[in-house]
Amino acid sequence: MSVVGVDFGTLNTVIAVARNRGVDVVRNTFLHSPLITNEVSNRATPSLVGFGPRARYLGEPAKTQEISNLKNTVSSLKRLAGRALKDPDVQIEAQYVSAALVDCNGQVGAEVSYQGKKEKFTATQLVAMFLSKVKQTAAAELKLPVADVVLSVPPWFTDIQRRSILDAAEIAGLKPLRIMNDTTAAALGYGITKLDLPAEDQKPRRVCFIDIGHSNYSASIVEFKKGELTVKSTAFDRHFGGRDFNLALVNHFQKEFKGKYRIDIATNPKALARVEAGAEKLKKILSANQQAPLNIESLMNDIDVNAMVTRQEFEALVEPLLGKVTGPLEQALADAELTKDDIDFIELVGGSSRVPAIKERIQNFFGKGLSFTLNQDEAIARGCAFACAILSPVFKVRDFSVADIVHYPIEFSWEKDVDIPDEDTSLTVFGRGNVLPSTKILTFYRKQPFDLEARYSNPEDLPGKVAPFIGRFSVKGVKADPKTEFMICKLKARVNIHGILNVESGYYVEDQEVEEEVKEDGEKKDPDAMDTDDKKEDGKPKTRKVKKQVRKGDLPIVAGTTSLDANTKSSLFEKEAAMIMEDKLVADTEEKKNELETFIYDMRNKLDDQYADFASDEEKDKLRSKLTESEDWLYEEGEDSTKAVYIAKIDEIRSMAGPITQRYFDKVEADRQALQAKLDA
Ligand code: ATP
Ligand code: K
Ligand code: MG
Repeated sequence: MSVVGVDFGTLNTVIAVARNRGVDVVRNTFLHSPLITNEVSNRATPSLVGFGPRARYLGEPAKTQEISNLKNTVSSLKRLAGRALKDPDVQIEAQYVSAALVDCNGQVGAEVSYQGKKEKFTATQLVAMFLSKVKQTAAAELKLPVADVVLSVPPWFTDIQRRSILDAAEIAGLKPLRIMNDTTAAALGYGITKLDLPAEDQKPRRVCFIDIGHSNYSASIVEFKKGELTVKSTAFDRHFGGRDFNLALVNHFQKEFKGKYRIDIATNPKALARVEAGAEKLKKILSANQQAPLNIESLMNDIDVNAMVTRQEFEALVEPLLGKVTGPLEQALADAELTKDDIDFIELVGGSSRVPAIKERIQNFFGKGLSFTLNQDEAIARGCAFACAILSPVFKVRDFSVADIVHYPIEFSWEKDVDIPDEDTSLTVFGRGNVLPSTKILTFYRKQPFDLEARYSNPEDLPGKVAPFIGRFSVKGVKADPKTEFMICKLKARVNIHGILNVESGYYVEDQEVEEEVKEDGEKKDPDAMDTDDKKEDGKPKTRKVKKQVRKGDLPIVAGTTSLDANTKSSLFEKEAAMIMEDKLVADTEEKKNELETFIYDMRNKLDDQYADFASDEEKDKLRSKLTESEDWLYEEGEDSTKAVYIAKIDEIRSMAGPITQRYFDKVEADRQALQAKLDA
């Protein structure tokens, strides 16, 4: 079983695997995490899902088909997960997604044409499709089954978004050991490989990790000591990334081309997509050069377009964006209650951290140099792979403790119990900045089953219009205790390692009097010292009666959260498995069809060449007409046949050519033996 980390990006997804480099498996210095390359040897796979008349296109093939298949290609997968169509954030997303976004029972989804039919898939299903591909890519490269993974998400993801990603991973047949925040993953990759972190009793090292990707920007301030990291704060801009820079360029070209070529690319989705691709390329060139060209042949109305942009012009175009760079940094410092001078290092990751003007703004803000000790494109995937290695039971690594934080306060509410008139009916249990993961025990005095609801306390802080609801938890098995009238119910509320809240278990306790040893003033309670002068006259230590809560039994909890229920999940898992089989069958069929085509071509060449002396004219004529007939069939009614039929066609030709090939091979063998005899003589 392998241990895999996935940086699930808006544009690109990067996969890393944790491996032990040497024999010393318990020292992290021996841990490394090479990247996994995909079927076309790329280290990043486009985060795209496309649909065709017969099969799906996942990752690279979706990118290849994108411009000619815009309506059936879905991007921004992770940003759609767990969200509603009417959410203003999703409306922003719709500008970037070429397929039609629709409502699927409350969650946003896409409507596409697949296998000749209109079909709707939820964002969770679309993410699952893409993660299926990630799983296949990793398994093909590792030649091992892949299940255990750690997946990254933006730190601003809420409970419902994280549950959607978790469900999607399970539908794809993965076992997510952790859903990890992007910047926290980068921080873990940093900490685990640095051998000079401060000791326990020293001042911690403070590093600001900044991730600027394709669509979003996060900054975390993290404290390091040997073997541990603590996230002190994370701030973000959900709508700041490379695509906004691309858009600024596209808008610029749209205006320029209107005047220069009298075309409006805004009216032509294909032209718009081609200009966007060109703008992205140009933007990257500008990171290393002072100017860059855009040349597109026959963009619209047979017109070729050419343009040139200087770095200075580009920076003027994106000035409004650059003005937003320092916002999250100020917020992160304020939340951590630190100043710029408290930050020892500033580490940049994410593709857009390569834009010189962005680097300059960050450097000016902190007034000190930036560090790039992490690979900008790989750091998050590697951090996830390390996290997976730490969590996986099959992998032995020295632990590195990761304390993240809760970003949105979570409160519980419940109905007032009539017998407790002054009881509060809600309580913020996990405040902003609360450590994550974290467990809290809630105590209720009740005489019958009751419900409580968890929700985010400040809906206005949540991304877009994410509903604050997290879950409803029904506590069963509660009844009045005859002695005290109430049952003392204890509920274990936990924000888990994924950043998801659950009431994980419940139990009830009783106040009981227990005998407890009395400690005398100033006396140290040292059990080893008991049989010396501590002994009382009767040889027994002094005791007293105290009230203690003793656990008496469990209380079943029935949870209603935004996760998919087990039945729905398993039926979606089966549906996904069936689509994988169909994709595979289509790919295999295509392969057999190509094999038949090549076989016909080869056989015809061989008849004129090495088989020429081993067939009569009559045999040759017969085989040639069989080949022509098969070829005609292949390009006409056989164009769209089945795998079995293509195999049968190959077999027919092979058996007709059988006597000829046999004679040829007999001759080859006879020659070989003759040569051997000569050598032996
Ligand atoms: P997100 O983290 O927002 O979900 P992501 O992880 O897919 O997205 P990254 O792979 O970190 O994003 O970065 C992709 C972005 O970085 C793209 O917008 C790309 O154009 C930009 N980018 C990559 N290389 C360069 C470069 N050399 N100069 C400027 N921008 C670049
Ligand atoms: K990425
Ligand atoms: Mg990213």
